[in-house]
Amino acid sequence: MADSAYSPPKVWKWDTEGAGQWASINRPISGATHEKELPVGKHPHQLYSLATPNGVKVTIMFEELLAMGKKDAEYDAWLIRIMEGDQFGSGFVSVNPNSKIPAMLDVSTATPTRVFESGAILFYLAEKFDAFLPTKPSARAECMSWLFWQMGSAPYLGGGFGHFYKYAPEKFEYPIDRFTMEIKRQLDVLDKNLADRQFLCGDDYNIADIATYAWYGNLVINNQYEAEEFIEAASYKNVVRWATEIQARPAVQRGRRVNKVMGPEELQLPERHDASDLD
Ligand SMILES: N[C@@H](CCC(=O)N[C@@H](CS)C(=O)NCC(=O)O)C(=O)O
Repeated sequence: MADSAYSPPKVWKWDTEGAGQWASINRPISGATHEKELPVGKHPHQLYSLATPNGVKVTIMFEELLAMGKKDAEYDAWLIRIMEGDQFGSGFVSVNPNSKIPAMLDVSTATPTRVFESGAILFYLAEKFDAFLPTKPSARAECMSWLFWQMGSAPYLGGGFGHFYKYAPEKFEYPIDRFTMEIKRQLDVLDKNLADRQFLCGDDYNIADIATYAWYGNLVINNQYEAEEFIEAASYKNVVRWATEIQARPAVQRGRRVNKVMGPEELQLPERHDASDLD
């Protein structure tokens, strides 16, 4: 069923006037658009982010590490306003050449270590602090399999389903159908896996749960994209049970608020530089 009679020209041209709320930041080229240094605070880890699902994975991880007593996991969380193009500043691009949040600098290493891609940041911190990552090879393989599953699957949810169901300037049946089919299949994969497991990899909560909760948990229990009814979120009972349990963790509650600039004002915290900022 065609939504329009569009036929692509021989060579694609960038429509700088493009429609939709992402048009102002979407570009077909990479690199910095302006000079801007990044601020650096007093803690070992400098996080440049925003409380989107990819962003909260990392702030939840930091709060979990701090909650288990890893004092060296202290961090400064600086706000990157992606709708205003902060991700194209020269300082940000030097930490993440891909211009996406989250990006992190570990300034406690001999020379600062940059890490970008939320999955890579979770893995870096898990290895550094020996936490939320199984050590036995087979258990670690299961954890990395689910972590990579999440990293590969979520773009269908955010960039595909979320974009066309919620953000696109018009509702088009073809992409909404295609991506709804795919994310319902993904939810079914998770639901079946969680039927006889408390967490994604078994009895222990790890970085795969943190990453996956931020996307699929948010979708089914927090009505992300206002799609709860459309996708019959409640029917994925095991995913709902698992996400509800994770969301009840105090560190998850704290991490969700860091770099948050939307929603109820009392839950917002644009920047975090001290544990007491969240108290
Ligand atoms: N695969 C990346 C995706 C990061 C990503 O897409 N970040 C979005 C926000 S959730 C962003 O920064 N968008 C800004 C832009 O596209 O210019 C990760 O997991 O870190």
